[in-house]
Amino acid sequence: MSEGEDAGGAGEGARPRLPPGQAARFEHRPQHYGRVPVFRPERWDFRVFGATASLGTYRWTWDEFGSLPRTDVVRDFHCVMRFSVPDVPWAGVPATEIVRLAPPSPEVTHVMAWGEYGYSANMRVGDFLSEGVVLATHRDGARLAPEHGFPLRLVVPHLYGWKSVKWLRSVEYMVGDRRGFWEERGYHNGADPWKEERYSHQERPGNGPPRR
Ligand SMILES: Nc1nc2c(c(=O)[nH]1)N[C@H]1C(S)=C(S)[C@@H](COP(=O)(O)O)O[C@H]1N2
Ligand SMILES: [Mo]
Repeated sequence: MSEGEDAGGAGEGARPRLPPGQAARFEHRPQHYGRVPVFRPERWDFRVFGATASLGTYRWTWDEFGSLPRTDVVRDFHCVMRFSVPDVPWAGVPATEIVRLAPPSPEVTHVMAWGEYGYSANMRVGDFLSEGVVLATHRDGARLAPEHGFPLRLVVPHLYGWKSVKWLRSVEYMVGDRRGFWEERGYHNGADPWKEERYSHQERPGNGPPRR
């Protein structure tokens, strides 16, 4: 391989392969806060709640979730700890499919993704509906490993990795913005890696709700 290929073949003026301040790491070492939960299929469900158009809550058992339409996506994965994992192949249910089956009220502006033990991450509804956002059950053609979010994780590849909630259990539709777990603890509300939105002290008015 020649030296120039390291940049991913990006020509003069083209977008670089990785966002600023990121280095490639090919080994996907798990990164999370707290314990890895045990999966009990008979107790597991996935819910959509909050400001749905019907005001009702939607619920899928593990079996029901398994019959939803699926997609494959391959995306770079960017952790705020300055490493990126290139070309991660994910498979699962597109977020757009969840929103189609559980329509939000027209006032919904943001969603909160909830994992086991109350881990959470907020994002604009437009980010949730972005191309490539998937509720993933598989990575590299195999079921997710427990430490990577088995049985279900969110993947929001265009934002820093902490928005990609592992052990996903529900999505809350919100009519305003509210901070999730890391967004309350000093991380940027927006989390766009191409703008290096790493820390909340970089936020400008309008980037997010006040911190508690
Ligand atoms: N539930 C939960 N999801 C989480 C985290 C966490 O601590 N808890 N960490 C996030 C962070 S900071 C990153 S970079 C990615 C890492 O995903 P991976 O362990 O599969 O590489 O998971 C995200 N999802
Ligand atoms: Mo991360």
